[in-house]
Amino acid sequence: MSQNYTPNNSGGEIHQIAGGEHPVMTTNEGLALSDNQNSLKANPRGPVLLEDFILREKIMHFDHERIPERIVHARGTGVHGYFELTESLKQYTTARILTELGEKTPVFARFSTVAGGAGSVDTPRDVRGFAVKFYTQEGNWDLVGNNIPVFFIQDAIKFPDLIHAVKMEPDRAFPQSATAHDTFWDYISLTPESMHMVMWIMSDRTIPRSLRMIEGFGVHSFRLINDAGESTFVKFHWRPKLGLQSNIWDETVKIAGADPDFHRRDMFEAITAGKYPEWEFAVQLFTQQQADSFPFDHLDATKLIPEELVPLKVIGRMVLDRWPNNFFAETEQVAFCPTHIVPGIDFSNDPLLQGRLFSYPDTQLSRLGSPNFHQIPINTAKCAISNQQRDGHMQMEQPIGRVAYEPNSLSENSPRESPAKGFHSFVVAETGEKGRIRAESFADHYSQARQFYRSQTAYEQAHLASALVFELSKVEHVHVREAMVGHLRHIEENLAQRVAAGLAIVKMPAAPVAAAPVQELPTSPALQIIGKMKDTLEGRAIGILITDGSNGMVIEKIKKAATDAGAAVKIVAPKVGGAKLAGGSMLVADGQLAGTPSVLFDAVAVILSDEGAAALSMESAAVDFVRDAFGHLKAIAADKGGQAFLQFANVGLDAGVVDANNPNAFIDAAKTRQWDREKNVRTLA
Ligand code: HDE
Repeated sequence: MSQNYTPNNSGGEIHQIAGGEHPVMTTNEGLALSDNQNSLKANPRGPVLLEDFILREKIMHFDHERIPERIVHARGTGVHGYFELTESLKQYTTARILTELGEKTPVFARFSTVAGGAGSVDTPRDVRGFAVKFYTQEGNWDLVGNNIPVFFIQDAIKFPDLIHAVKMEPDRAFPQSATAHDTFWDYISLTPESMHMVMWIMSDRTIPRSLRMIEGFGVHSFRLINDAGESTFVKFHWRPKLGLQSNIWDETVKIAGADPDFHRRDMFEAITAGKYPEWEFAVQLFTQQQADSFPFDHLDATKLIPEELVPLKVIGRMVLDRWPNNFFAETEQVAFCPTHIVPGIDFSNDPLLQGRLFSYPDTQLSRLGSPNFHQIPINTAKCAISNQQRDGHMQMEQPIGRVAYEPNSLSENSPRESPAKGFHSFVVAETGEKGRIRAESFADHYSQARQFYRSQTAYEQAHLASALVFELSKVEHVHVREAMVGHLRHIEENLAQRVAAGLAIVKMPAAPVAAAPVQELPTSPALQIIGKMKDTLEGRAIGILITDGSNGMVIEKIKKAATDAGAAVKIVAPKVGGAKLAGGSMLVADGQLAGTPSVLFDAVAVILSDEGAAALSMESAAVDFVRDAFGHLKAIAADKGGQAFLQFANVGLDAGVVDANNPNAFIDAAKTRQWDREKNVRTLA
């Protein structure tokens, strides 16, 4: 062997890469490397030497590549963009970002699921985090919200229990990223205040079609403070330009297998195609006097203020237009904290918010490992930062001079506080008795849950009831299922009956004692998803299934009509290299049939020759393609061969199944789900 040995032998690997001069690879100390393939050995087949500092540096760095993932919201997708104010709130606040029209403020937004780990799938049934960092001229403002306007609990002290209950069960370490298990529902069934949130998480809000199609909410009440020192309460809202849209439960389950990165990929593809997602920014403004008249306490995060009670005022827009350069450096290391606030905005006494003010900076210490996490570029404010804080792990700054304290008389240039420009907390007199007390005004746990359920369309109510049946079917402990049905009886007897029937509970469980009488609140259509959908193909995707012998003209017509309507179009064929069309030309496919099921599209077209239809009848992936499209209430366009295939696959005919030679009819049908079809394809609770 030894006679074959040559120093720098690459073990037969070829490392010549086309292109010009490459920069020389170095260690982290700048030492140029001569060999990045072989460790230093005592002889060619001998032991590796401890002396090999190059190997040790490389492996040591690799060993420490990971940082602790977020304890919640670990799975996330981040994007850069900007915020633009369209209506000034000068009358209410001194915050520049809410008063200066026409200024573009850079933002970084991170969307996340809550329960799963960083590598979990994008599409479980879960709340979505909607966190936005505004790099304002007065410092960073983080609006760390969710896609649901209320929360499970009223007091921060309950949060660790809630999260322990929802995360994978500690003895068996499953399920990953799912509420459908015993510990979650056990906890919920013992926490009546979570019932309003339960309605939201069992609705299709938790299975969104795209991150570009979710709303965002600051959840808590905040305060705006104007230059006279007056306070107005405010709730913050994001409304997606593409409208709201969700998946069907069966569809989302299948998407998880077909594309675990479904939402991240969708966002990436939209940004790289220049189709920048956009949200309206809106506020609900209200006074203390108005708040006193609400039939609930606005400091209770399990309550929302219906838009019908306090209308939304649109004051700006956010456009996301730049994908990060590096996932770890930006999306993973970004540190959102509700404490990142600017002068003119202040907190309310919501006890959940108050607890969050401690939690976020604290968690960054263990996650990012240093009190200097604000120096990581994604976290650094884009205005001057100046204070007397010094040193600490991973300090990047080199402050100069003798003085590191304030007040001082030795340094003329050292920073001083500024009562004129600085942040002021709203001055408010606090009175009352100290204690571990829950306010009486927080006692009503069912009224808004009822309001939410009653505000939904019949389709949405059926999905919600079926979601409850599915989730509780995964709960092994019968008493937990029964306890949940008991709570539902306070919300809506009919809902309780439907869920009980779905679980085959024969004797209706008793409802628990309610801490406060359930109120009849007016319904609020703004709480629906269907009411907030837009009939559009913007941001949607169309899949065209073809095989050898398909008609190129029909394909082209469908493709053009769909593209003109704003959709992204993908060709799906049994082989990714493409299919030989009727005229003999090859059409390259965007996806191979077996790996590109119809769950990845909002509507599909099936363009087949008679022979092609016959050939595909041997492909279960093709049969699933059309059956799932039909079952998921999608429009289907089919030409003669396509129709023969639909018949073979036992796919029914209805208004949503149209002739592929009439692309306009297809486009119209594709803009919405075929809700009326649902009763024919699925038994819902
Ligand atoms: Fe969070 N939450 N949370 N949360 N939260 C975190 O902070 C916490 C709550 C939300 O993309 C953690 O940096 C407590 C409500 C989002 O990086 C942690 C309580 C709302 C994100 C934390 C809540 C949220 C987090 C984990 C109850 C909607 C992801 C890692 C008092 C208004 C931000 C981190 C991102 C993340 C604590 C409740 C939204 C542990 C104690 C209510 C969007 O600090």
